Amino acid sequence: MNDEQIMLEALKLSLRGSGYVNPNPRVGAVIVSDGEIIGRGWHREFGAPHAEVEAINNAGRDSFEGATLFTNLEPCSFEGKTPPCASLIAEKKFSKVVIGMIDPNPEVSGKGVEILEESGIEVVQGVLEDECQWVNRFFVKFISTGLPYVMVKAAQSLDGCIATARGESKWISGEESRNRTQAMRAEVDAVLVGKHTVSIDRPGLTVRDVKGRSPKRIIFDSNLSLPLGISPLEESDRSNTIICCNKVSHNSRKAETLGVAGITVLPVPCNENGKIEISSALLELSEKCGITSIMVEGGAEIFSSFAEAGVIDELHLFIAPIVMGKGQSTFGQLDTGSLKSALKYDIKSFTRSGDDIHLVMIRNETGQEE
Ligand code: AOF
Ligand code: ZN
Repeated sequence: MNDEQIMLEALKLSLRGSGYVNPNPRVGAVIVSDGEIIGRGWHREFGAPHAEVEAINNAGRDSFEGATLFTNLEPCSFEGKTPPCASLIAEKKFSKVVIGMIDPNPEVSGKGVEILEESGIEVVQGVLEDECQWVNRFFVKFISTGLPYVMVKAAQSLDGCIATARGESKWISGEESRNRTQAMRAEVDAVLVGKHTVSIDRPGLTVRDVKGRSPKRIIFDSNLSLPLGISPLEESDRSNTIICCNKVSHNSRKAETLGVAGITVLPVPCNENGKIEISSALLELSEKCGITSIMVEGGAEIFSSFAEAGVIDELHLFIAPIVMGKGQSTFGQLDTGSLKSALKYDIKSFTRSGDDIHLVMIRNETGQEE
């Protein structure tokens, strides 16, 4: 096995922590000695031992002279919830460490490599760097900006509609696409919808048919107009739900009732039209609720305001091979004015998803007009 193949194994292990480690990164570690894998580990959940410690324990030996440790993220250099991994690796006398990417956490950021090299350990960096950056894109964004990573997911027709003119939308995409959506929900801290989507679609916003845990649910309802009994505000999982509203509504009796029912009611800044200010709300969600990644699931008004605010990092379109003609356009309420100001994305991948196409795009930073 070459370095890339072993790093891929570490990356696969890291994914087992999906949904459980946030706001920490997803980290996997593999120990190789005499061409054999002798230990595997991954960061299982927030506060739990780091991947390197798990792999060392899994190998079940005391000295690692001649052995190489592979990990997708630079070993940490500071005493956090757990002691520094770099010092432990040095103590265990590893000969070599292969790293996918430097830890962007300013507390680490190169200091882990320094500890290793000062202890005489050979360090190789940047193996499968792009793949490693991708696996930890939520963590990278959050630790370097304090803002959550924002994904938008929409199921639309060939001609870019998420619902018919009368509001019919169940179902545009097929079963495979809906399962993929659930798998994506299992990876993010929260899914987010607007109040119209809640009152029209009554979405469950949970993970049911695939493995993984359900994320928190964020609802943008600036003046708290949704009735308490409506799904997904009903009995189950109320503690998993956050409603963002304006400051006046936050001081209302209704907010109090929602709070007593276990729902988090978060006051967020609104603009002169009474609409939630997206960037400020994202900051509040990160600072007050610890949200580091969000998948926005609709509807058109929410998609448009997120696009308008320029905060969409990643766009997932499930495109069904149907034409609607008159319908509700995915970003129908966005007016960019000119082609030059259109939002621009780079295609990351496109795959067949049952009868649909799953198109994944990331924000094109250079093409974006300020
Ligand atoms: C590693 N291996 O498996 C992880 C690392 O609060 P703590 O102690 O868990 O530290 C969290 C920080 O440690 C996190 O922000 C990131 O910089 C690093 N995560 N490092 O060597 C791991 N999960
Ligand atoms: Zn560590």
